[in-house]
Amino acid sequence: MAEPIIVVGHKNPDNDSISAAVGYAYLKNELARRAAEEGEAEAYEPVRLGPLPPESSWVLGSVGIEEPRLIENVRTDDDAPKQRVVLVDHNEVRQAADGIEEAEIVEIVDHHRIGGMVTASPIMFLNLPLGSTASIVVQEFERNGVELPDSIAKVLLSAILTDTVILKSPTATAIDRAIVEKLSAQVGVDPTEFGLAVFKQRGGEGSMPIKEFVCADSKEFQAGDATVLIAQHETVDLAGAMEREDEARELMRGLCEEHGYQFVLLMVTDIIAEGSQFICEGDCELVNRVFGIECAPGGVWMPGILSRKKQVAAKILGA
Ligand SMILES: [Mn+2]
Repeated sequence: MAEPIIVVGHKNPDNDSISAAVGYAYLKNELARRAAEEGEAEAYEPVRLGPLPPESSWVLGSVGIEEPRLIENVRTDDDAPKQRVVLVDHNEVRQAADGIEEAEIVEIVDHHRIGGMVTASPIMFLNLPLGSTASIVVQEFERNGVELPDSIAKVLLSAILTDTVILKSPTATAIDRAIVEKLSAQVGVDPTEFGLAVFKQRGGEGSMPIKEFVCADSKEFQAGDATVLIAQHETVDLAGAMEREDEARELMRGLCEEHGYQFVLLMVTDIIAEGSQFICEGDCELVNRVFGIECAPGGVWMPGILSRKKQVAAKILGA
């Protein structure tokens, strides 16, 4: 029997990358079963490229769904067929599994900018400007007439709520709102209460390793000739999180040196106050220019800035 097709989100996976992989693999397995009738159905397996976020672990555990398997890369032995891969929640080589250029990408389902992935054959590339990949996955269940089980509905709902910061982010669309309303009714939760419960799973930020504090949700971008790292730490306790500033800065300086980043920008995002404290290390001139600020010790409070993608990365890459 052929090896399963893996469904995988980006490096340093967030809840959307995990949940979309779980939900989309479920849908693809359902569709494969229907298509195969008697024969052997194609199998899809959700996997991940890094540690499971605490909120993903909590939601998956609460509905009894197995955690996606951790993989190191998507390479196969020289004589073996290429690993077939469905990418969810990313479409840039930089954010993809190591060895992606040796694998066969069979589908992409995403909600980010198009970032230069090249394939050998035509594939299904579904990219929509919605608030989360999980929202697109829900639409795909509907489009294909596959019933969304309560367990998967809850997992996908959690991802829409984390990716859109409980629908407060400017990336949240009317479609995301409608899907949240529908899924909340299906699984019997209040979306705001459930969203806060999901965010609260993160906790422990006073004691978590500083590398996790800074890097757990970090993405590399190519800005002209420079490579930059933009990290985001979402919190419900900004003052508490900022007590880690000195340690964070030291780690960020090390990252600049080790990886040659022009700068590392950490957004410490307060989801209650709805804004982010910018902490920048390295050559911060571009950040200062784009946002008209002066990065300094203590950071700079940026009211209303919640979305790395729409309000930060897009501006820096467009400069
Ligand atoms: Mn996402």
